[in-house]
Amino acid sequence: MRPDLFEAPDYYNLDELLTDEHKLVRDAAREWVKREVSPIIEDYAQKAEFPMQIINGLAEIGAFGPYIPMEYGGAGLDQISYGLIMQEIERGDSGVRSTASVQSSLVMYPIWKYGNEEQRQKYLPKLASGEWIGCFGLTEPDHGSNPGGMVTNFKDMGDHYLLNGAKMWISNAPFAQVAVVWAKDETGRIHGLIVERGMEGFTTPETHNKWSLRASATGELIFDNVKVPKENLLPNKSGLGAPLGCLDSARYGIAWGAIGAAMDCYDTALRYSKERIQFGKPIGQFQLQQKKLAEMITEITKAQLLTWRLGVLRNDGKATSAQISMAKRNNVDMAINIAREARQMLGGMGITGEYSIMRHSMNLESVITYEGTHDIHLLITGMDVTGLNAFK
Ligand code: TGC
Ligand code: FAD
Repeated sequence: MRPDLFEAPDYYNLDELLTDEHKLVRDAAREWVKREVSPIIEDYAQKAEFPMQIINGLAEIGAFGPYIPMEYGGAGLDQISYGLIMQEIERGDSGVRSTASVQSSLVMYPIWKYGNEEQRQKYLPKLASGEWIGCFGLTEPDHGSNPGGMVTNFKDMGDHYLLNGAKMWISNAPFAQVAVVWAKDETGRIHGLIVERGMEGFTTPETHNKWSLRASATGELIFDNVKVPKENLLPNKSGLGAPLGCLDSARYGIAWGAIGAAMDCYDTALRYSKERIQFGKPIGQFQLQQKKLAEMITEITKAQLLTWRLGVLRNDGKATSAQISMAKRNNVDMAINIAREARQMLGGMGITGEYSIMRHSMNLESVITYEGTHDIHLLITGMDVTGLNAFK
């Protein structure tokens, strides 16, 4: 892959909306991605392997629990800093951002919000430092968009719970030490359980042959009569709203992350359009290429404004789940369209690993599907504005 010459677009001077701390956090993440991710990520994506050596660096830039209080090892940052870190990481690769999203919003968040003090003390500092990696088991082979139908279940055996079932498409599963697993009790109520690698009957086979998110490890979680200690149940929230509450936080991070992927594709195509000569002039001089670039920067700028505003609402505790759905859906769609147009602007070079665009393009096929598909988020917005539920 070529040297990373990324220059972030800021067409509406959005930096003026950021505090010094936001810029400091973002610039540190940006430099780290240039130094540690860009030079290696194409190889790891080609090999379909997660680069384990970047775990410590992710912890150092605050990517594991950016908004978790410092007393538990988190970075204690606000929601805009969290978003900016996700933006920068996904500018490097969506799969790397996935690992950070899952660790922060789908593992640390439920332990922090729904766990007791012993669980917080036991797990959060090790997750924040990257000593332990976590995963989040909600999706099942027969229950993806409708997680409420899950069949994974546990029975109260007196001194422990007995867990049975299977989860599918789980990011980080093949190497995670800790899994936050959503399962039904004997009354059909959904609870979160912390399952640890090494518990008898718990296996995590890897999912192979992905054309997307190749630098992120995906796998299954299989529970065959797993004895889970009673102290591993998250006591402070149950019902489908518990896992969906974690998704709010992760979807918000993805909304920022998608901007990062889009910025990288735009910046690459812009640079290429000035360097590539056809018919005796740079291709950027042709109106059709300028149309593509003009539309890209317009869409990026709109997404930046939407997402910054969402961050302000989240900092004030006012963002609704439906507002988060709108940003996730809009921004991922924006990024996937920009990746596609940018790839065309590079002609044949666009399909190679010399440039990041094709990798972003393929990654975004997962991002537009996970954490609620494009159509599910459209239906959430539809339900919000009409008051009519298309899912029932
Ligand atoms: P519904 O009856 O509407 O709701 C059940 C309960 O949940 C509450 N609720 C929420 N709470 C917090 N945050 C949200 N976003 C919430 N949305 C709903 C709701 O108020 C209700 O509470 P209560 O107290 O009344 O019981 O549920 P439904 O079964 O009709 O389904 C609704 C639907 C389709 C919107 C939802 O299930 C959904 O979002 N489906 C998409 C599934 C999904 O996003 N899965 C993601 C799996 S994790 C993942 O993909 C990680 S990828 C990681 C990475 O690598 O980055
Ligand atoms: P389905 O739910 O079967 O949907 C198939 C199609 O039907 C979609 O187009 C969908 O939009 C459409 N559809 C479904 N219901 C409706 C409806 N009511 N109206 C209209 N259209 C509808 N899950 C986890 O729990 N943890 C993870 O860490 C995780 N990581 C993932 C990593 C990757 C790389 C991928 C690809 C997925 C991951 N997922 C994870 C799973 C992801 O959340 C699901 O794939 C997603 O929620 C969609 O579920 P599904 O694949 O079963 O599709």
